[in-house]
Amino acid sequence: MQSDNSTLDSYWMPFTANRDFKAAPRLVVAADGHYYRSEDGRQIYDAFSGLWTSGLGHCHPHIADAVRAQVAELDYAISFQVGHPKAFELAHRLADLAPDGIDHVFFCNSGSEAADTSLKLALAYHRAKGEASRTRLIGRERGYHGVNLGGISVGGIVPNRKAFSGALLPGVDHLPHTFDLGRNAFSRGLPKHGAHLADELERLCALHDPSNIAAVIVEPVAGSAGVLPPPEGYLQRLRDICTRHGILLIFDEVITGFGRVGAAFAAERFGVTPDIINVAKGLTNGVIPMGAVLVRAEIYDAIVQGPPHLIELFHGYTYSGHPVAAAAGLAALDVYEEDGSFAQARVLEPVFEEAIHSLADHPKVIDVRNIGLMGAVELSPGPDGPGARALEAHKLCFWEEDLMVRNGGETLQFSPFLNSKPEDIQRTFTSVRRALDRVQ
Ligand code: PXG
Ligand code: PLP
Repeated sequence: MQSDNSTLDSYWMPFTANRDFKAAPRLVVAADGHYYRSEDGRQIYDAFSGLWTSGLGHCHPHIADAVRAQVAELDYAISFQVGHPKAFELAHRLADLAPDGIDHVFFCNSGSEAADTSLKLALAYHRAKGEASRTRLIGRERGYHGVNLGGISVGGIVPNRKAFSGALLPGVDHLPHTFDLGRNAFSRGLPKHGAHLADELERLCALHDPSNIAAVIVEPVAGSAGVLPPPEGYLQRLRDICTRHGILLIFDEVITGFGRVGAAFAAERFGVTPDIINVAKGLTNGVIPMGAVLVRAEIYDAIVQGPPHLIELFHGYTYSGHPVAAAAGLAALDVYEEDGSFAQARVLEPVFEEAIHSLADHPKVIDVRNIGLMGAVELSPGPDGPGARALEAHKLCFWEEDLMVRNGGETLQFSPFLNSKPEDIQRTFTSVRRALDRVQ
């Protein structure tokens, strides 16, 4: 059915310019491997792997089969006081994949829920240890931790907070962001300058006293804010300060997990182990919504105490460990392992780096950033004001280049498949160049 505007009106689209979209809808109706099919029958190459979600490609047969079988065998299982085997198996496999010491898994349904769950676990942990004064939470400017009230409180993307400022959590501070166009523009991989920005955490410790601070949450590579790889040495410095002061370090790996930076987790790639890792997206290759919070044994052991017949943690979701999501997660982990997807991504990284930096000489480009298979091209603002140029480039790519590219603010963002063909990565940036030539 060809859509007309009246059938599109009811759906209030998320993070979308609704009226602009509905005036000329960009609809996809199917997907297979590395391509979407648009409503008007075009094959559209997906240069964003879904929404950072689908690193193995769309409609992967192994995952699709697992989901089909599961939905017919056990569609839903009550999640409180009763379990089903696949949730336990998936938790076990995730614990195996995680850095040493991180070995318990709490399931939720999205990255936003993972963020709020991780903050609650941090508070519950300190309280259980007799340090109930540790309630302050520290996020970072330009951080994205989803859209729930906890996540936007520690998050640092201004428009995501602005309308809701009356409901933000009290007792939250933000570290400075690490974006430094003046010194780090066109860096390849980790920028050289900025490790000292982690020392701002020491300043907050001096201000509040560490005995009042529960946790620091950061994305190892800030994603939504336009791919900001951490300056060399920065994450280790955060780790050291947290360790020194008994503060939990949470890595939000919703984007960086499952191969996106050429390893199972950014923690592994950068050799810095946090206390908690949040995941979602690639956990099921985007096929079924699922998130998870992976924690150190000390956290589980501190909270899971008291009379054994009593509930230890008053938290959980109707769909925690959902059977179909768990089946999708297990199948995705099978494929990651069998295909060697994380190593595959690492091999593609230099190809991607060359290709994305080929845009560095474009007159409308003021920065190019990349790490693993994450990349952003920062545009100078056009005559139509902030964000217009990137949105126009996204639309030109969709309509004229049969290419799905993500725009966010002044950036175009790229998240190639872990199993991309090198020539497709190269072709992506030839198309983007043509689009940039044409935008206002
Ligand atoms: N944490 C991080 C680091 C994320 O990237 C979330 C939490 C929230 O996950 P859910 O599943 O609740 O959306 C995310 C999600 C973009 C973009 O364009 C990125 C996300 C969401 C929407 C857009 O980069 N990341
Ligand atoms: N609202 C109401 C009225 C509910 O009964 C429930 C769960 O039982 C929720 C919200 C939370 O839903 P979920 O567990 O899917 O997050």
